[in-house]
Amino acid sequence: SEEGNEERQKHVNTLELFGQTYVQDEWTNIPATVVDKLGRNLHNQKHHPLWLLKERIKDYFYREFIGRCHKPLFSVHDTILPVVTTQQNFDSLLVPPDHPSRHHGDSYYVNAKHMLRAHTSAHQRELVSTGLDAFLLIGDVYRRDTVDRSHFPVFHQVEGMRLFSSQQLFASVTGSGPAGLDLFEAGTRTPSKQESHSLEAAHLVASNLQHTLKGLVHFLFGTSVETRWVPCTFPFTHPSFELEIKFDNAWLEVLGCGVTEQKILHAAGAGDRVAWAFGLGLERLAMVLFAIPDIRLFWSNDARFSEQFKVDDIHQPIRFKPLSPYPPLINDMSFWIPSGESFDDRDFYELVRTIAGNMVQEVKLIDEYTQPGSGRHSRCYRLVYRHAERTLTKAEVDLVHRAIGDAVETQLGVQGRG
Ligand code: FA5
Ligand code: MG
Repeated sequence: SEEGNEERQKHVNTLELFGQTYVQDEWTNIPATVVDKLGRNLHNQKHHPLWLLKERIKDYFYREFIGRCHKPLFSVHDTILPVVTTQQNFDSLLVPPDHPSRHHGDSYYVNAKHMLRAHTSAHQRELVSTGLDAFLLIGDVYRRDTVDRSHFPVFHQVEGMRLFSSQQLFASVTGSGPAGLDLFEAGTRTPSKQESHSLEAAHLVASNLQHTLKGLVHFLFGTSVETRWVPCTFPFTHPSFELEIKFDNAWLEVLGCGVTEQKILHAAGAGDRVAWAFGLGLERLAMVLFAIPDIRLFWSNDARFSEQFKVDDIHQPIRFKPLSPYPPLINDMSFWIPSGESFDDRDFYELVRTIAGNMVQEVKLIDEYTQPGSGRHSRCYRLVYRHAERTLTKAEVDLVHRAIGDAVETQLGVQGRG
């Protein structure tokens, strides 16, 4: 019947997430492999390495910062659902309408209005609006990205934010509260401060931020770890920095942070305060801290992985003993992209993940060629097949590789080169 058709139609075009129904539209781009990860909440599974690291970070903040009545200064929020509006993820943070991070290809959209948060900063505004002065927010975040040992479409962040009244900020320097010092002035924006901030306020907030985060890194890694601050930019903080740590003789970025844009505090009803904020990637830190070689392992159900993190004391040092390394199988794939067509690598990466699941460790673009005259463009990718938990057979890899080859032709409109 017509009614039945309509019913079915309605069913096909909606997406049910956390008991909420969303109408799909031309922005919808969440594959089933990502939907599967919703609600896993690795950071809330007792003894999971991400949970363990979260507990260590909470412990640092609980020990170092005591608020009124001997209560912890920072409240902890780790059950906030990852479906947010684009308003939360971008607009509330002053991300301009034409900012590259809004590109459809960068994020997972439920529809034009809703998305899976691309960072935990998406909740800053709402938490400040509820009157919180200091909080940690831990959650799963989602980004369309490359395929390698350190990238996965889902990872976890810890957001931290701390607000200061004039009294609180200046008490630390004068010992007696504001002595003719002001948080605000009608000034100009310079590389080290916002237009509405006094130089003293900007300096004090930034140094409190850096002191807090360096303390955290020393708490986690010991005081001998080498660190450095790298200036950077975010639409929601100024000045902004990234903290890098020296690991295996290379600098590794572990977090972004800065002095919160005053407009954000103002919009959240806290315009009389100044604040800092940071966002830290849990996987990246956990990989270094526990010597976990592959980001896919965090999703493992293999007891040989999870057993290694079952410790009574969260501070007990852990060094992951890799499961025996399984041999990689390497297969290349090349195809023609019709001239005039655009091609987004990440569409290919996602297709590979969808079809090959956990069998692929890495996808690398190894060659590109544009045919003179026709303008046809060819790309060659190297697919490294290697499961983190078992040996793959050549037969099963060939099967999957062929399925990917077929799918790129039917779904991405390219032409295989055989
Ligand atoms: C942000 O997400 C900002 N929201 C951070 C921030 C918060 C800045 C508050 C200022 C104030 P960024 O995209 O650089 O920034 O990510 C922050 C951290 O998340 C990185 O330093 C890294 O540790 C981690 N991260 C980012 N992308 C990935 C990824 N694809 N895989 C694993 N970890 C990642
Ligand atoms: Mg960054």
